[in-house]
Amino acid sequence: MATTELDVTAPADELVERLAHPADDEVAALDAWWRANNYLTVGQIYLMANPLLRDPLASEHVKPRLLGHWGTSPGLSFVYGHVSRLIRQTGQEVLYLTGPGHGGPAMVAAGYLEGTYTEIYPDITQDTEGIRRLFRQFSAPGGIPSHVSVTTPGSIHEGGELGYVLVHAFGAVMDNPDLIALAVVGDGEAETGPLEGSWKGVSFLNPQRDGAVLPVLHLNGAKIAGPTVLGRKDPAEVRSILEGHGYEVLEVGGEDLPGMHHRFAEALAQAWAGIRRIQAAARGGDWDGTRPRWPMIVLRTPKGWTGPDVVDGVQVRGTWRAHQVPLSGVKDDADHLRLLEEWLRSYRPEELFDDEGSPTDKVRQANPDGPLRMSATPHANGGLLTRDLDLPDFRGYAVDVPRPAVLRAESTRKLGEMMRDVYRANPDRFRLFCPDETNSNRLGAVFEASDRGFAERVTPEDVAISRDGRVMEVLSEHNCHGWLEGYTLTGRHGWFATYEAFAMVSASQTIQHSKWLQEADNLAWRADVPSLNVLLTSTAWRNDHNGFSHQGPGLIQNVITTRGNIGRVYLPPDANCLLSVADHCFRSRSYVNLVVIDKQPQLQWLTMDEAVEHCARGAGVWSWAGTDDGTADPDIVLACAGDVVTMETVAAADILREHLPHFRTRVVNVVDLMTLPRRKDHPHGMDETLFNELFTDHVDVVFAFHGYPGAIHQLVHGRPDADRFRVRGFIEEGTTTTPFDMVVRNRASRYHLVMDALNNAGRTPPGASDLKAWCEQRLADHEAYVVEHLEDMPEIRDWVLGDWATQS
Ligand SMILES: Cc1ncc(C[n+]2csc(CCOP(=O)(O)OP(=O)(O)O)c2C)c(N)n1
Repeated sequence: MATTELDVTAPADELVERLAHPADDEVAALDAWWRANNYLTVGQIYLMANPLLRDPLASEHVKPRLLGHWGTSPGLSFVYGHVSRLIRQTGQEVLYLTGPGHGGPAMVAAGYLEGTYTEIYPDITQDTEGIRRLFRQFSAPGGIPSHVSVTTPGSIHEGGELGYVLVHAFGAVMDNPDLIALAVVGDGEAETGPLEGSWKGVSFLNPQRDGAVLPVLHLNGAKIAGPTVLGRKDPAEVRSILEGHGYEVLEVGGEDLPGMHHRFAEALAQAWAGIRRIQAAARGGDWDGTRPRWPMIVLRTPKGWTGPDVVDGVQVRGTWRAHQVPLSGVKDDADHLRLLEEWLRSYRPEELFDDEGSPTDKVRQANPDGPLRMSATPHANGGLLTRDLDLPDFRGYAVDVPRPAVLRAESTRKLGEMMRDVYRANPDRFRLFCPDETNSNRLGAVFEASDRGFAERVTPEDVAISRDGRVMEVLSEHNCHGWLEGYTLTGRHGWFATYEAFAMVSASQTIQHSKWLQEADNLAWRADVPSLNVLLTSTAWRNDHNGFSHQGPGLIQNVITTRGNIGRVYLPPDANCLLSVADHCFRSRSYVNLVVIDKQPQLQWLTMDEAVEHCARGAGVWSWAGTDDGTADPDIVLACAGDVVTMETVAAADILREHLPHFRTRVVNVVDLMTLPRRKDHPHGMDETLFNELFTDHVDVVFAFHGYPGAIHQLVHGRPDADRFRVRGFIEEGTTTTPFDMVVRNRASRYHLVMDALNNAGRTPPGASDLKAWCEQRLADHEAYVVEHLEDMPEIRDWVLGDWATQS
């Protein structure tokens, strides 16, 4: 368990010696555990009956569909067994992260041998019947998935989508000083962009207050169907790549036994001692601040180690052919069946499981105790360790709004001030992760409380950068997102703030994390973890310095499409709403909260009290903005979600009020996008009565939306007469231009909304044609004006709402 007092003593030489040179009986126990794991791994892939081969193996004992991955598994369990020995001897807390998560059966087997699996899933007993069930459930309908999935005890990392093992490991150890995250990196995985970028994690670790990551690069040489780059490189080149990233490289290779046990034990002992010495020096005050050279291990083993060597005259072991199921024809091919039986018996199961089918003492003695078992570590069930944030009252950062739409403010600056104070109050459990844009995103107030953390050289020109900083800036959305995932899954809190368009770089991580939380929600033993909070700012509509490449609101689409109740999308229109939403996100658990708001000066609409009420409802009528007095149906509903389009909507209502005072408009603002779907489709969905109170069940709705219009159509699907929603939004018309030109180009300007309102209203009021012509003229004026003056027309640029608008 995490201790509050840091141990600053370096490991004794005798202990390291003992670790490095295991006695024969220790090797025998380790090898027995490993054989048991390999046996259970192969059994999970192949067998549904006769689990301990108490009868001769027959075709009917074999599953009809053989699904799983053998090739990586023996390497994973080999490392696991050795780390368990280290834990037993040192009491070290270790979180094991499996990069090649397709080696799921090996990790399930580890949890089973450690007893954790039975503790969590009591029907998977420690006997022959339990093993039969363990085998049968794997990769089977109604059972468990093939990867190191959410159901696997000890895991925070599925490893299905390859590339994120190191980012998760680094996130897990930040502010987690007693923990070592051991991360097995597949050599195929090492070819991915995210993984390649993630070696840099060491440039951000602080040995005084962070734990350590111990990467084990598993060079088994092959991927699904071919060789790996690092597997075929000259070992000297591999070494220099890794040394260039700042690691001390320890290499172990071969397949000879027990030689491999001895060599790996020695490397692991050296790595662990190296980590502890770095930490002891830094924590004991003997550190000059230079970035430590953290150890890592390069492990070379044959893919499919200990499995079938040659099948049908073709080499399998040590090649890509061992990746999934090396003997694919066992059901019908007697020779394959014989090879499978030989393979299983080669592990000598009779020595590993007793008459009842329980793991023998010889196997069990290799397990660490209690929560030190890696399958039982609370760090992998971070909700157990989560402490609530000490939060300031968000109302204290309120913008004073005398009346709607007269004052402009940079809303995210207020959030930055709140985050600053969250940093101050929670120096051990809150971090902001941002790709080099904290200041740009107007969150720079956090630097009053914390520098950016950086372990490389710091020069006098650097501002707010130091060893001790805890604001995490690295120009990699993958790193930021992944670090935050690792940080929250181990129980701490944070935000990822990024330019909206580049959230798509890590969109796949957002999706994968949502899937993880979704599955965790089904498991009572997984405690809720802090939510993954994503702030999208520098949005499509106001990316003034940049252009089309920086304009893309696509992540909203991804989050609303995630199944179930994990995704939340908030579009606060102003600072007070942002603060209210943020407070909710800081407190929430096990969600993906997407918050979208621009950083530029923007009109402020609501007082703090109004904002709190509005955000609590998620959507509401802004009666002061429209002309609908509630006595009859409105002629049109003008709805909006998103800051810039809210301004356009209220401005459109203002034009209609001025030109056609008897035309009844109702303005509805939506902050919580997930209030739009039906309750049965999302837990935030408004009930139908409330929905109809806002939108009626028949009046046409002109909806101005921050993102792609299709999102709104998707969300209101199934609502009364959903076809009446006419949506304006971002339609991929972008460039470097003025703010108003952006809404004009995307046909979401106030003039377009006025024309939409008139074209779609149930009645055509007198004067409608003139007003539409006037709007067309205004659009023409705009086009001429921006080309000539390079800025928006003053009446647009400085538009505020007349003083008739009250807050009542
Ligand atoms: C991002 C991503 N791309 C592709 C795949 C499909 N895939 C699954 S396993 C695998 C090969 C993995 O090789 P490696 O990382 O070396 O693992 P090992 O050899 O230990 O199985 C691939 C390409 C994936 N899971 N994730």
